[in-house]
Order: sequence, then structure tokens, then C-alpha cells
Amino acid sequence: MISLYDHPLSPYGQKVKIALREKGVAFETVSPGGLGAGGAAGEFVAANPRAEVPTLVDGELAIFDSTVILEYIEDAYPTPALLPATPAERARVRMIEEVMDTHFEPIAWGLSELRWFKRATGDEAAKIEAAAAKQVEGFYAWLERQLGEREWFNGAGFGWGDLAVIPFVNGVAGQDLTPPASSRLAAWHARANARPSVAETTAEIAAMARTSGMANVADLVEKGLFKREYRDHRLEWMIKSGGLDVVLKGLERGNIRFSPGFN
Ligand SMILES: N[C@@H](CCC(=O)N[C@@H](CS)C(=O)NCC(=O)O)C(=O)O
Repeated sequence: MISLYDHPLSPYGQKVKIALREKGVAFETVSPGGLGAGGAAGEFVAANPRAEVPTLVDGELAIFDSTVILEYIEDAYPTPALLPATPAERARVRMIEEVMDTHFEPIAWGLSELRWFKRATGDEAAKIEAAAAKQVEGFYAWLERQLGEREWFNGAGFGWGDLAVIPFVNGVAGQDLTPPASSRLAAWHARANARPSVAETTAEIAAMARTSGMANVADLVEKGLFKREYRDHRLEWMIKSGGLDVVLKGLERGNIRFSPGFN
């Protein structure tokens, strides 16, 4: 059976679980130790030197990066197809995925850096929060245009275009930045969350939140025991949104980190 190294909060992991559920492919999830704190080791790191979730293991195969994993799932389990049929529509959907993965994602991540991990407070936090709200407004307008008259981002039916968007919009909506009321995007948001594959995946977040101890995590950050990964687009986001001092303070205190080396 497929094993998926995962964390319920990871939007990238959610993409993969929604795809597997849409295709009816059985899988088990494994929660790697040390994730988020910079202490991952063992079989997980052997499978993914980047030490990130999601990482998929199918027999001898171990692969990482949600987009690579989605491609594998689509190739190995082609029915039902999750990508649209035509080259142009497939390209459109892949482009939306790229935007969500690398431009939209750090907004919810960055807000959690402020609100859960208390990286900034007062005026500094307010400045970053305002930048995030403005960015989300722009992305929602862009997404509204991408959706156009379609029922789903994928086209006539739910698919790759939708599972690539819903985890990220839910992440930002969970930080109180919901799609504008009465927009087509808001209607899509409700429709997508009602999809059983999505509902099952988001229910796992609530289940985890009930049992995990996120409450003292700001203390752990302060003590340098919890090192958050500021890889690529997240580092850029923090700096361009007004959080250069957050980065400098994190480097000084040793509670942020970058990608591990490969060996
Ligand atoms: N581009 C990767 C991003 C994966 C990623 O950033 N995963 C985060 C969780 S959302 C992670 O595992 N970070 C490791 C850590 O913080 O220790 C993908 O699409 O899978």
C-alpha cells in the first residue's frame, strides 16, 4: 500500500490526499518526527533529503514534491483522470497550481508565523498583516478571472485545478481572509469544500488541532527549539511583506533555517 509522509496542516500534503481519494487509491499516512522543528531524521530523510511533507513511498519508489507526486499518481492510476483532456486546458491548470504553490502559499504560512509563532507584534505585525490582506485581495481577483464562467477550475468537473487551489484558499480563509461574498470564487469555495475528498481531508486538520499542543509553540520558537524552514518563496514573502527584521532576528536567534544539504 502507498505510504504518505504527511502532516494534516500541509496544503501540499492535502493536494496529494485529495487526489488519492478522488481516485479511490488506498494509502496510509505517516507523521515524521521532528518536522517543523528541524529535527527530522531516519527513513523519512532517506526518502526525502529535503525533509518535507508530502513524501510518497510506493514499494521501491520514494518521491517528493506535491506536483511530482500528483504527476506520478495520474500516470500510475489514470482513472478517473484528474487533469483536463486538452493540452491548453492542462497547461492552464498547471499554471494555476504553480501560482498557488509558490506565490499564494506563503501568505497563510506568514500569517501563522505572526499569529501562532509570534515572530512580530505591534506595528511590525500590523504592517505585515496589511500587506498580506492586500496580496490576498489581488490573488482573489486573479482567481476569479481564472475561474471565469467555469463551474470548477478544472473545467466541467472537479479535478487537479481544484485540488491545487482549495487547500491554499482554505489556509488563508482560516486566517479570516475569505473570498469576497457573492463572488463566483466564494461559491466555488463552498462547492469545493463540500466535495467528499476535500471534506475528509480538511476534517483531519480539525482532528489534529484537537489533539496537538500548538499553544506553547511560540515559547519553543523563542527558545530556539523550534526552527521554521524559510525556504525560497517563504523567505521572499517575509522580506517583501515588511518582515526583514523577522528574518534577521530569526537568523540571530537560530530559530529559522533553510533547506538541508543533499548527500
Ligand atoms: N514544494 C514542496 C513544498 C513542501 C513543503 O514546503 N512542505 C512543508 C510543510 S507545508 C514541510 O514539510 N516543511 C518541513 C519543515 O518545516 O520541517 C511540495 O510541493 O511538496
